Amino acid sequence: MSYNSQKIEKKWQSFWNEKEIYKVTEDRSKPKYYVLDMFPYPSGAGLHVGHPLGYIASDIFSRYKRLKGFNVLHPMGYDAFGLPAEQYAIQTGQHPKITTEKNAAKYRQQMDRIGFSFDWSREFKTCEPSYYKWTQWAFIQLFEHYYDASQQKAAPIAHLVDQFTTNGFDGNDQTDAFTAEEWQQKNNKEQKHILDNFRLAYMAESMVNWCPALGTVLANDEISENFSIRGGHPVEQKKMMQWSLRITAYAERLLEGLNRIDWTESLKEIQRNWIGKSIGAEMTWAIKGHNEGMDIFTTRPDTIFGATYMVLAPEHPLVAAITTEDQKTEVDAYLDAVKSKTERERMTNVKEISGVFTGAFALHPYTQKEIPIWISDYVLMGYGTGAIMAVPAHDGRDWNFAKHFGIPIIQVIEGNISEGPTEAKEGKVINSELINGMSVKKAISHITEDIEAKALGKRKVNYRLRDAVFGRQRYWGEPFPVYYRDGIPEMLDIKELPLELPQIDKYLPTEDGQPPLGRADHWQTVNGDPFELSTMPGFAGSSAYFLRYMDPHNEEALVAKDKNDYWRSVDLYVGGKEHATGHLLYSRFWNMFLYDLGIACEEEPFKKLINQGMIQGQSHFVYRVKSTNKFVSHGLRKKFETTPIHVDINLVQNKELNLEGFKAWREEYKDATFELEDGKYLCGQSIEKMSKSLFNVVNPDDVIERYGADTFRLYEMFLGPIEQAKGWDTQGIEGVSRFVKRTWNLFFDESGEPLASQDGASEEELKVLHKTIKKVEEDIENFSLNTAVSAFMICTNELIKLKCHKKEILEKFAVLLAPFAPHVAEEFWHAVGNNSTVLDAPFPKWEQKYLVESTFSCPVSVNGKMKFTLELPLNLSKEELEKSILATDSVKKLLQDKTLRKVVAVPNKIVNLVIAK
Ligand code: ANZ
Repeated sequence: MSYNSQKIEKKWQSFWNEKEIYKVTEDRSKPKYYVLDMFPYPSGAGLHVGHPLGYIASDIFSRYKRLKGFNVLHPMGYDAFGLPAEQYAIQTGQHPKITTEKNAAKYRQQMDRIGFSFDWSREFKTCEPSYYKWTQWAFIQLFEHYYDASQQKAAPIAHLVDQFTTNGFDGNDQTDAFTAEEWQQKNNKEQKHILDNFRLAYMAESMVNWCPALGTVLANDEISENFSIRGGHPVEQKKMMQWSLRITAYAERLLEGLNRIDWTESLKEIQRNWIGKSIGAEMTWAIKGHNEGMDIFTTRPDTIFGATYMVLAPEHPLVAAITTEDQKTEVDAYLDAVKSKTERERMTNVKEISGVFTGAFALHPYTQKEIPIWISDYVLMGYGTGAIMAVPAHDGRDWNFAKHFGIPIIQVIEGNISEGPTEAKEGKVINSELINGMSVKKAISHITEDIEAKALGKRKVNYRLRDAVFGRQRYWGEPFPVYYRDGIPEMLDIKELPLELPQIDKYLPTEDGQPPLGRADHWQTVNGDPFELSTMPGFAGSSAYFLRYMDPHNEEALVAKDKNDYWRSVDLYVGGKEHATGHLLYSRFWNMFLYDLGIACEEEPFKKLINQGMIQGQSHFVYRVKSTNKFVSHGLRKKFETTPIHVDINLVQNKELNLEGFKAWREEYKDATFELEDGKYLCGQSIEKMSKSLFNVVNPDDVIERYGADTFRLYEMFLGPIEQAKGWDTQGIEGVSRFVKRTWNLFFDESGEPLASQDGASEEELKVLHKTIKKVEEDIENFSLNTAVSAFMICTNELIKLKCHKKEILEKFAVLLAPFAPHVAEEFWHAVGNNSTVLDAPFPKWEQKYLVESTFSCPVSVNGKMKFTLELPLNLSKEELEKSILATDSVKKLLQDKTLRKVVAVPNKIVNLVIAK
């Protein structure tokens, strides 16, 4: 019997299922290891060959860890709420639950064929009430807690109420000071309103990214350049009452935690930039003729003597108060013009310089000089204080602004500013009174102290990170466990969870612009208090799913303490880089909060993280001559005016187009004519994103049908380093397929009988095996899975050369191969006489003694001239070396009609033959 992938893959998949070999429990006799994939959103298109790349890598690692004696948790499920299913529901009227379940079933079928070691008994979808009950529960906890800065952790809001009742409050950026008596005199609504400034989940009016086409707000990481990432619809700014999560309270811990986890530097850097910590000073500048001062934030207090103008963000409340009568018309026109721009647009569009003078002046805190106050959209309301002192000599944007409006520039740091500002934090300070002559670093600390001493301001740390807008005006998401009484939000009792999504007639906003849940009948408590109408965003369901897998069926808790204590956190997380600022930040925050509550025992949820690169598609093109139905072959395309058109990759083999197939593909091509090269129509190629619209999608089912899952898995790994982007090339799979067949022939003869013999292995065979064990082990540990596949190929070739069919060697080789090609490995393992699964075998140990080189490559020279080399055993004596050399065929042939004068043999080095000329 020759290798039949379909047959053996089905056989072993049912064997694994029946024996439930992937089901794990908290086995305390073994060390645990938790491997997680970012769970997929089940889209209608199913998986293409790019999707399983990460899953295969993590599956290899899981199986490897199991062979190494670990108790491995390797779960899978679905991130099932989201826009595509809802958009589809809007178009077709079909409930998104039905679409989601259908798609998930298709994903499951596709994943099953690949032979993953998932423990499917732990599967869940985030849209299931039994799961989202815990998302709702976590939301209630966030609402019931605040961030206690003195302890640097979350604490119950009741503690804060106690403090207010006994001590009052000293005031901060958001909340004015009050005494204990004042607190007690406030009514319920007033008190709740103040507490909203502290809760980790709170409702507040804020500027949001509003997407009219999707009818919902979007988070910053859900938009790109003012368009929604899903669907590409325009996004505008709008003020709305919204649920938000106070992730900013955790900014410092989110930053600091990065130092303790094994993620790539580039990913950590993305998170650091997103959090954006800045240390500087906040100070108040007096405004001429006004009682109120102007608060500014600066990271460069050392440049204060170089400030030649001030800027307010257009939305700043002072704008209305200080604009003079003369300037009012101009200011109003300006405010009107900048209204539609989003923050991002304002941040990225640095070329367009705009602004307007308010007519008012600030007084320099050191010199008392009058400094004009301008308004410009390059200052953002949401960062710092929404106002700055501008130092054109040492800041690029200030420089451009000052040049544009003819504002003076005063240099305060040594250096050449004839061409532009010097922005680096280096050099000596000049023109600056008390800090003259100091280095920038020294000057910053000196003037900050002076500012504090003179009560002009104080040291301040700012973060660029914003609180996360948590409400979406959509149907297909988790309902908030919230109802309103007298307009005040109240949380449902935990006993009433889950609050299930209601049925509605259409998945659209109501006629009066309410979110879709406004259509539900009796969407209210038994007392008639209305429920919240918005739903939670996509990232809600993925923020704690890694904890739920530890204990997926628990009805009493998100995760039981003992299970969490055993599985702790994810040891290896594999997924795409696109989640760097969304999911990976939100879930770290969510987990830190649960850590503060004592629910999660590890502060960081993902110890090690690997981002798999994308597999790109290989697209093919035909070249249509403009305004005709004539197509010219790739090499001829420049002779005509042509347009390249994507063609279905199934119509192309080795670049050659199947002409009849092409004509039949589309009605418009049925009369196509072709101009060929050497009798063939050759297509152009390029590597692009794999996408239905580019006709370059390869479905794993087709590949598996033809080559088998083992070959598919090996090939995906063989394509290149896991983190890199790489193009799919169906031709390339042939080599891997041949490798699997050749390996098969080591284990079975032509009639399908096992070949394994009990004979003892030779030194050479042991060397091949142990070299491979060492290499494969090191490669897996380093996630260099492509080179591990090469090592297997070399091993098979060498064993074939040695005609090795010995159980002693083959059995271990089967175990090595098991993480990568589990089905054939299981077949091989059984063929050498085992009955249990190969996954219960120990991972073989390599031994140094077999790796010592036993031969050397001996150069053979004739009269001092090197002729060839011979592979000879090491450590031969002079005589033995001489004897062996003379006995070889090549030397005999060389000496046929010559007279040998002398042999100079240097052991382990070289042999020189001296012959008569
Ligand atoms: C004076 C100055 C002089 C500044 C100088 C920079 C260089 P990061 O590091 O990003 O925190 N700034 C403060 N608030 C702003 C806002 N709401 N919108 C736009 N710009 C704002 O940057 C802090 C610096 O950005 C601050 O320091 C301030 O300009 C500006 F040679 O103050 B600086």
